[in-house]
Amino acid sequence: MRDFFARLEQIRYDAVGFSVNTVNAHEAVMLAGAVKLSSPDTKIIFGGPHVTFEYARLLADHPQIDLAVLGEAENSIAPALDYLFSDFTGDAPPGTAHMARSLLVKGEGVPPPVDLDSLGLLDLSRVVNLRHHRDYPAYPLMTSRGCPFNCAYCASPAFWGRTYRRRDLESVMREVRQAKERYGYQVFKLEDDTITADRKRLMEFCRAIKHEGVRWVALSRVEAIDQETVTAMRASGCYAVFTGIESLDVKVLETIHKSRNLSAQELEERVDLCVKAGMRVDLSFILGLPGETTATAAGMLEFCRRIKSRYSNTVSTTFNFITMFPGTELSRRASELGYSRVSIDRTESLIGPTWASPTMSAGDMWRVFTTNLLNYSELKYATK
Ligand code: B12
Ligand code: SF4
Repeated sequence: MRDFFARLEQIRYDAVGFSVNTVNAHEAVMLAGAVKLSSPDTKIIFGGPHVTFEYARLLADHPQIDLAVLGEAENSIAPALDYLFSDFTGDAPPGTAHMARSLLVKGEGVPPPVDLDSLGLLDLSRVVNLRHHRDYPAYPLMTSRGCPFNCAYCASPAFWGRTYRRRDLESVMREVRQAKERYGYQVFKLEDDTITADRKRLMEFCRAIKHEGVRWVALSRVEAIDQETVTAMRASGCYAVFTGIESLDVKVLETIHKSRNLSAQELEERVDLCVKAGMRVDLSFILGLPGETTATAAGMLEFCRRIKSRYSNTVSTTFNFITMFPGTELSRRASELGYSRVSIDRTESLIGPTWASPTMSAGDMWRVFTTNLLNYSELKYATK
């Protein structure tokens, strides 16, 4: 941080941009205030998923933010900068918002979606703390944007509009080669919302990346995991898969639009497939979804206990507390569904429950969370 402010003193940037999600919003606002104090002429631009839905509140409450950029920015950043540096002359471009004499001004419409294949490859040579990034062993690779699904707790449907835009795989492989040759990366973390959404393309991706001789890890819906996909993924270098189970209760899954035709037994079989192929698996659950109770959560604990008793080192199980990220269906319906905020922290910080549901209190969630942690040590903790 000291380096950043020393640099700011030295360079006097015309503008500083902050990429803001809900969890880091508070820090971004504080840091932006500090930048303004130390360099009052530097313009502050906020963008990212949190800003896309919360721009009005952010701009009204934090005068240090000069401009908010909403949604994808590649097509809107240049007109946004022209507008900002002309002291807001003319109409606000689509996808921008700012305050003018205490009134919110927002550009009409939205910028056209970005043509992913027209974008150049990531140029990490411009990343200031590259050495630190090199210490992070996985290169973040994104082969698509968006997701065709509609999970009620997820920001993706509102942010990307349920479109699933795929990059040309040749360009993806050029990026893989560049990351290997120019920056020395051997491990790739696929940041696609769900790369397994298009099975045919997944298989093509596996065939292509196999030639690169690298290792990779990805997020996937559990439905996409079967013998054929696991074999292809493993053979092409995939060593771990992260999948959101969220709940085992049919009604809960229906409410959050994540129904699947898989029993708990079949889920376990899919985990078995991955582990037997030599892959690590991370299973993620959410505590406090609509209709989840301590009784249904006890089913999750039992499921995890069974799996962990077979695969203590290769499968991890993560329990997350329910969050209400802006733009999500759950955040829109929170009061209708009877949720109440149990923390003054508005960042959905995930270090503890921030919401209680009518069927699960914050204490209930803590007990299940702790039990899952303790299940894997010698200590056992009862869930009542
Ligand atoms: C990679 C990733 C991570 C990585 C971050 C790695 C890194 N150094 O960036 C890790 C694993 C650390 C991570 C962690 C978390 N993440 Co995350 N993550 C993602 C993911 C999958 C991809 C991000 C990405 O690169 N997107 C691609 C680019 C093109 O999109 P983008 O980042 O939105 O940027 C575009 C616009 O937003 C805008 N923009 C963004 N920043 C800026 C800045 C300026 C100045 C401008 C003008 C424009 C602009 O322009 C960009 C180009 O079009 C997204 C999902 C997604 N598909 O986006 C979730 C996502 C961002 N994560 C999310 C969440 C919830 C989390 C966690 C809270 C999860 C958790 N359980 O802990 C933590 C929070 C960590 C923290 N303290 O901030 C949510 C955020 C929702 C919200 N309202 O905040 C997302 C959207 C997932 C989702 N669908 O719900 N995450
Ligand atoms: S949780 Fe995953 S599958 Fe569901 S909408 Fe979000 S990105 Fe898509």
